[in-house]
Amino acid sequence: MDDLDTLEREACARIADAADLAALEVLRVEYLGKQGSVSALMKTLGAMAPEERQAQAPRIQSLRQSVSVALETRKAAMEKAELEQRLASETLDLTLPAPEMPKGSVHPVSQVMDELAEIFADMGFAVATGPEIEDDWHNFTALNMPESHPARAMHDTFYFPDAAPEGGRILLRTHTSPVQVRTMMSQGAPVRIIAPGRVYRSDSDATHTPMFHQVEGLVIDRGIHLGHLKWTLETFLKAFFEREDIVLRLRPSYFPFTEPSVEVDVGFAIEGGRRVLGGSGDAPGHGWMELLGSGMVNRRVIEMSGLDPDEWQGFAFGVGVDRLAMLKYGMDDLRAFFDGDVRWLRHYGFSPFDQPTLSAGVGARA
Ligand code: 2U9
Repeated sequence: MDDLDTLEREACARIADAADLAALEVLRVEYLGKQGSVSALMKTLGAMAPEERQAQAPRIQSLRQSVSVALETRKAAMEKAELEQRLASETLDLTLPAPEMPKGSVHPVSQVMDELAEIFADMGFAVATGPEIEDDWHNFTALNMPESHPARAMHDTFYFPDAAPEGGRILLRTHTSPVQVRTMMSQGAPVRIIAPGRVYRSDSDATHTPMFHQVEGLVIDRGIHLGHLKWTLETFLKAFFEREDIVLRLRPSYFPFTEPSVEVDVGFAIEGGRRVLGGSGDAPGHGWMELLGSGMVNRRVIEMSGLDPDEWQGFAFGVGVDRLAMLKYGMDDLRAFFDGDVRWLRHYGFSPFDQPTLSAGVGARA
């Protein structure tokens, strides 16, 4: 047996005896590392005469190969044994509850807007949106509220210091009506849309916030009359409040953009100290609650939007989304809607999976 055989046997025996991965690494360095004994033998090949090198090279390479294979085999065996030991000692309890994921909720305003879109889609209305930063013309003039019209006082809003190139002053829209004006101007007639969104007025107390939400509706077509308006609002309110006994009372009113204009009241009863919508407001112990504003679109508004009022007529309505949410889901302070208090949202918010549908009922379960 020559020195190479001895070296190979000794290396393989020491590798087989190595206690752990660290000891194995020490042996790898000792034999195959840059300064290792097998590496040193490889280097001697370079100094040999060609014939000698030819004779010695296969033996030295085979030695290097055996040591390398022995190291790899031992390492794999050690790692396998370690894994088996871990699997045998560690247990996984699949019955433990999963850690709770933080969960958001849908704000009641968003929920009600989704419900409104669903109900009106069923009646053939599309949802229209537009800018919250408006110009004077689209927000006021086109809606029959020219400069210095007294109705502008009720719509006191936030003006920007700069003027728009054509539409006069720039402001935060006071209603979503400019969206309907823009739709009529860009799409022409017929029109059947609702315009939900944020609106702004310079107002702040327990029942008014400087920003609130509205949904307005507009139908422009041939031969439209007040009967269409009444049917639409009745169908909408019955679907929204999920009650067939909703009764409407139309009261004459005034808005510059509609003529004639009607205020819409809904009958309610007092049950357990709370107002519950349903039944005629004239019944004993009942009352009427003002809910919506509406009317036939003023022919001057139709004209200013570029349509012929002798050919096209229409009705329009507007209602506060926040107020609808309060009435349906029982909140009593409007300001809490916009405080961003997560406890309020946890209480009044809705599951994102509870999408309103007409077939399942638009009323989400809180
Ligand atoms: C166009 C023409 C007419 C929209 C209308 C009302 C009546 C109304 C209020 C309800 C509660 C606003 O949120 S609120 O304070 N709205 O009373 N809105 S008619 O009339 C339009 C809209 C667009 C082109």
